[in-house]
Amino acid sequence: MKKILVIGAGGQIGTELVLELSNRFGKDSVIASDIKDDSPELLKDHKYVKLNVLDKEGLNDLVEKESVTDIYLLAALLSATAENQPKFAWELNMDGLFNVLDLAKEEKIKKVFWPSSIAVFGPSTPKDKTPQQTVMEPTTVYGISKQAGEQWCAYYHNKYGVDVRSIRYPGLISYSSLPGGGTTDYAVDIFYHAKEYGKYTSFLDKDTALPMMYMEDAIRATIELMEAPESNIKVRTSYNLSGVSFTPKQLAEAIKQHIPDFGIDYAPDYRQAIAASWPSSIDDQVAKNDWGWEKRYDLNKIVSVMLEKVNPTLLF
Ligand code: AKB
Repeated sequence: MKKILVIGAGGQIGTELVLELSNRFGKDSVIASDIKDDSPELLKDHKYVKLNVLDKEGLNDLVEKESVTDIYLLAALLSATAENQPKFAWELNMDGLFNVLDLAKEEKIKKVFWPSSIAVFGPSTPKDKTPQQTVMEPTTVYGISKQAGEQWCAYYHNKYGVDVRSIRYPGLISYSSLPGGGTTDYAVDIFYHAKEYGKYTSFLDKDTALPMMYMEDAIRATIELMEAPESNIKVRTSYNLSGVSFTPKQLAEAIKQHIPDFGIDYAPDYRQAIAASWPSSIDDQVAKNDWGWEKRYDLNKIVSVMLEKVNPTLLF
């Protein structure tokens, strides 16, 4: 029987992933875990276990006790936060991954999902329609950890036969839970400010285009990748995935279609340099060919849903 452990279930992706995995496989098949004492409000009816992914013994015990088969490892420091705590970011992002990969190597679990990011690319990478395989010279701590992690995933697959699968997530846009510490977070914050105050100050410059994706697409992609036949998975580093690409100015213009008086100004901070080092759009043909990936949400659809659904009390 499938038994899924989601590590980092309190985060932006983790919360929604637990909900969707429970829909698909049944609540009894999913365990949510995070470092916090209490489960997120949205998961209060789900099984929740407090877990620090750096506690290898605690993780092993939980996996054995619950007969876990699949792990989705989402605990990590994101790009902006990691710049402020480089050593800890490296430790969490890498040792957490090793703890989970080792469980698969020892055949205590069957499958691992580990998220990579567009942050694996750097200033020397071709910016538009960035290919699956290309120059990768990341300049952020987060990007370096993701690039190294990708290589370790491929190594564990090639050397020990570990079935580990991965996606290079773009910035993710969702309304159920807030993002924490990323460079792409402006594209979520803006909706809360638009609804509550009718204006927003962007920490990225107006013409900085970044790859983004609506959360429903990202969750569907994640589960489709994990459920695809093993023989279809040809990339064991991580798959490029594309949703939409837009600049803060283009996003503000799309919001103005719904809130004509919406105002935006720009006060770029240290996150601008991170964004400037990343691609503006991604080529995901390989994911399309290998496991049939197709996005469903374009910018207008994302803006309509977000403005309808965001609840400003979550942020303010
Ligand atoms: C971040 O901004 O750090 C993340 C990412 C693109 O991986 N959203």
